[in-house]
Amino acid sequence: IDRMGIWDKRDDMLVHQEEPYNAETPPGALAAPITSLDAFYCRNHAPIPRIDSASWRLRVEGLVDRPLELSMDDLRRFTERTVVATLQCAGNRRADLMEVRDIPGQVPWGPGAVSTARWSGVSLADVLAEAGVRPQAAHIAFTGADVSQQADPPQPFGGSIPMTKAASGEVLLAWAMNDQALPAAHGAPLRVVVPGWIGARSVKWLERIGAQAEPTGNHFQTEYSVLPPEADPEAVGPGDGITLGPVAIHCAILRPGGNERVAAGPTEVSGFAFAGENRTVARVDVSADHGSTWTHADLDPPESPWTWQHWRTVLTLPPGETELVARAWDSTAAVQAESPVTVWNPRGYANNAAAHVRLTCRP
Ligand code: MTE
Ligand code: MO
Repeated sequence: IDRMGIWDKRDDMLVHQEEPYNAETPPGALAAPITSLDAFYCRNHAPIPRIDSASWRLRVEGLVDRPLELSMDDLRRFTERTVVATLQCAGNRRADLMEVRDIPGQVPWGPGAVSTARWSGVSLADVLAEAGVRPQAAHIAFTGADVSQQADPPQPFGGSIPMTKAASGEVLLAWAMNDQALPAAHGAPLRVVVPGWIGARSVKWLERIGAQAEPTGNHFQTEYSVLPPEADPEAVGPGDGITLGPVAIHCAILRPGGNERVAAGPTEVSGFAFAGENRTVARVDVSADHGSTWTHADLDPPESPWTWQHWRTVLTLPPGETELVARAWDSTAAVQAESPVTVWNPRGYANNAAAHVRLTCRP
């Protein structure tokens, strides 16, 4: 196995697959506002490509007046911008959906396919302005260098976002993560970062940007969609599902953990919540009595409009078995589904059901 780019990950990463490398952030590391590089989750559909950044070029083409071919030096001539943003995989917490009904052939992600970094690079909008995007271009497509066997025939990983999002200043073409050079595992020399959108649209090892009238036909654009529960994922066509973009309101309980030994009585309960796109976390409710009563948690201010927010509160836990439940509301008053049963779908995406932790308290 080629460990290139992943040798420097922590030993306690929860590794689902070695090749391609798929690993989630250990629970303890989710409590920090910014995730360290050695604990940031990794989601790959193909082996990590080796790219020589000196000969690498980014092509910008399609419905543009001036097609571009940019080297890293060319890109560094644009104004450098930094955005702190949370990335969350659409498959995060699929394991809870699999308990409802099996989802064959998919990674059984727990709650750690989410992390936050300080990303630096150029604004996609600045590069698109240089190329002169034509008015007919309603979508911006991204293509990576990694060729995935999961597509038939195999094809590079890709995805697209609408022009409205692409033109907003927060979408970056990033070469740095937490003020260090972007690691190979996270897309070096250059990756897209689409704040507030599912991780799959933040294409790594970027080679091509295409301005086009329609969303990309890339396999992974419609792979990341929510199908109706009765659909056969092998027999659906593009357009049969809800193609995912902005992240839905979501939260997790970090402490106490399910296997933690806790004494009955007043106990700090903490976690994080994340509202995607241009929504904010409005409130987090926590209950230790199956939702008869709810306590409103204290929310930390977000690092930026594009990040998770950590929260904490104190609940009085009874001796014996207890179940903690947390649910977040966003600024449109959308709330998390009560149970994964409600949101089960054949490919196991976008599980944003309320967070549950079962524990036994000492008297
Ligand atoms: N880009 C390429 N080229 N290949 C990939 O497999 N995986 C996507 C996205 N970009 C992927 C990609 C998915 S599904 C997610 S969730 C994020 O990258 C994960 O980013 P990370 O590995 O840096 O955490
Ligand atoms: Mo993902």
